[in-house]
Amino acid sequence: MTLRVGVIGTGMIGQDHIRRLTEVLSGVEVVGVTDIDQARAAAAAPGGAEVFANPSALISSSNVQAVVICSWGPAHEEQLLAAIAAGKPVFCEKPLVTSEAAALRVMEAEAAHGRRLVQVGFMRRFDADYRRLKAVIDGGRLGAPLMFHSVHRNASVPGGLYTSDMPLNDTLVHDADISRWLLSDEVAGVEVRVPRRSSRGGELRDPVFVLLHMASGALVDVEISVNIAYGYDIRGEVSCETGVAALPNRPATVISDANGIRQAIPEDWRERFIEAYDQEFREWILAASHGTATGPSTWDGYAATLVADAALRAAFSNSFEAVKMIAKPGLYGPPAALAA
Ligand code: NAD
Ligand code: ISE
Repeated sequence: MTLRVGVIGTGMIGQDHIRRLTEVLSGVEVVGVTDIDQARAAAAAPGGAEVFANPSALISSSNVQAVVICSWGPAHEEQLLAAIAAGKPVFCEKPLVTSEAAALRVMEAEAAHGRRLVQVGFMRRFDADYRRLKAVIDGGRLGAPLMFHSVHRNASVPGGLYTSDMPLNDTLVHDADISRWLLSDEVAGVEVRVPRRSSRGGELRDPVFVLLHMASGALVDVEISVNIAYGYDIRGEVSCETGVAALPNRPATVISDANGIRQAIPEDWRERFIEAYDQEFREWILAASHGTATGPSTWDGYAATLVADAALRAAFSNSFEAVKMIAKPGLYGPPAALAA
């Protein structure tokens, strides 16, 4: 069976996902696209796909069985709620939504539907290196995880579009999610420190240093730098009771020439996580073909949103800001501490 998909938002990641759904993966066909920039949607539409005038026309089309949301974060809530109301499985790029109230509304709608429909685009969970790192921690041979050092560096971000809140409510959400997932834990509170500003980002609050206090007592430090110039550099190291487990350097060809011996650094997220995005969609297609969703859930999107909100508060208060979650609805499985 071929899953017929409609894509909302045909910017950078929308185009990349259309490429993988069209040229890389099987069992799926992009039958429709839409974007507030209709010319961009038309240019991105694969042969035979319909260009819809707006998201609601795409979501309600009988030809669209499942929906992929790649619009900007603040637009996600309305599109998620429409997809859930239509009973269609939906892949939503991170951030799930941009406020706690919106996350609760989406969770309530999904719970009323009675089974999971939403997968959130936390692609790191599908990366082979992160999966091996988690297997080592879960295996328990190194003892309990005590500290996690997470480094998240972007070469640059789109000027004008990427604002000072975004290191905390757009970029940090990946580190928040991967910390919860790797450590099978929840974030209980957040501190933020803002060091000397990089001159490369103008007025942007960049870099930022974030400390996540996990419910178990483990600590996670996160460096977010979004104008680091040299490439897209993601690092992670977990210090446990009797050993340390870290992500490896990405395999890359070793070049030797007059400038020395070196390995290339990925340019951006598209290159660094190319296989992870492919795998997240393989798993999404499988679940969506059965009318449901697996992987990162609305609950995970909610948790990351709360961390982002607390981080924004902490950047101003310069002190600890608590993260207070509602009780986990049964739809999303047991509480994190019991899940591992
Ligand atoms: P982008 O600006 O390149 O593209 C977004 C597109 O969505 C634009 O073409 C815009 O016109 C369209 N759009 C916005 N609001 C819309 C609406 N209401 N209806 C229809 N179209 C609308 O941005 P991008 O970099 O592609 O990011 C899109 C989303 O993907 C964001 O939520 C971002 O956080 C996420 N993202 C995730 C990753 C990842 O690593 N998982 C990487 C990049 C972006
Ligand atoms: C972007 O939206 C992503 O999700 C990338 O993975 C992240 O590294 C970048 O900082 C975000 O802006």
